[in-house]
Amino acid sequence: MNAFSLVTFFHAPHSRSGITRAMFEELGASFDLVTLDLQRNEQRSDEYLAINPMGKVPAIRHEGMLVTEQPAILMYLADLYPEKNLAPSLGDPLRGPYLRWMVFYGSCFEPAITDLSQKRAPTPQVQSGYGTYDDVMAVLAEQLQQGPWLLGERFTAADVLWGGALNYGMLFKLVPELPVFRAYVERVQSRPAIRRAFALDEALAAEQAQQREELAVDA
Ligand SMILES: N[C@@H](CCC(=O)N[C@@H](CS)C(=O)NCC(=O)O)C(=O)O
Repeated sequence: MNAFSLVTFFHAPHSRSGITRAMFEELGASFDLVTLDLQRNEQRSDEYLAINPMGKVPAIRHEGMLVTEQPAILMYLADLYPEKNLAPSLGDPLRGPYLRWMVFYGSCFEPAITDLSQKRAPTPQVQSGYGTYDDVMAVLAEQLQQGPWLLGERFTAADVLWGGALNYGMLFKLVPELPVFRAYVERVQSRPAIRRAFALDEALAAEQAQQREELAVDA
C-alpha cells in the first residue's frame, strides 16, 4: 500500500481522458474523480481554468501539483505505482523505447492527424517536426508488427496510450485501417481493465446526457 494521497482526476467521458481512466483501471488504483461535461463547456469555467489554464482534459492533480498531457499523466501514474510494472524502470533497456513512443504520441502523431483532419497543406518534410503523415503511420505500423505489444512482449503504459489513440484515430478516419493497427487495438481493448474503463465511461456519458436533459426541461 502506497503512503501518498489520492490523485485527483479531472475527466470527461467520450474524450481523450478515457485513456487516463483506462490507465487507472489497469493500475487498479483509487482516485478522486472530478467530472466535467464538455458539452456544457464546464472545462471553460473559471473554477476549472484556475486548475488547468488550458481548459482541457485529462488533467490530474497530486500532492498539490498539476500534470496535463496524456503521455505525461500516464508516465506519472506508472511511476507512482512501480509494483504494477507498467513502465520500464531506469536502467531497463526498454526505458528508451518507452520514452520515445510516449513522446512520439504528442510530438508526431497528434500534430500529424490534426493537420490531416484540418486538410492543411503538408509542411515541407524538413521543416515538419513529424516529417510526413505517411512516415508517422509507417513507423508506427512497423513497430507494432513486432508485437504483441508496442515494446514487444511486455505490456506497458504505452499500450494504454496507443491502444486508445489508434482506436480513436481509426474511428475518425484519421488513421489508416491497417490490419496491424486493427489487431493491436483489439488486443488492447480485450483487456478486462480497458473494457471496465469503457463501460464506466459509457455510464458516465449517459448520466451527463440525462442531466443535460433535466436542465433543458427546467430552463
Ligand atoms: N494535449 C492534450 C489534449 C487534450 C485535449 O485536446 N482534450 C480535449 C478533449 S478530447 C478537450 O479537453 N477539449 C475541450 C476544449 O478544448 O474545450 C493531451 O494530450 O492530453
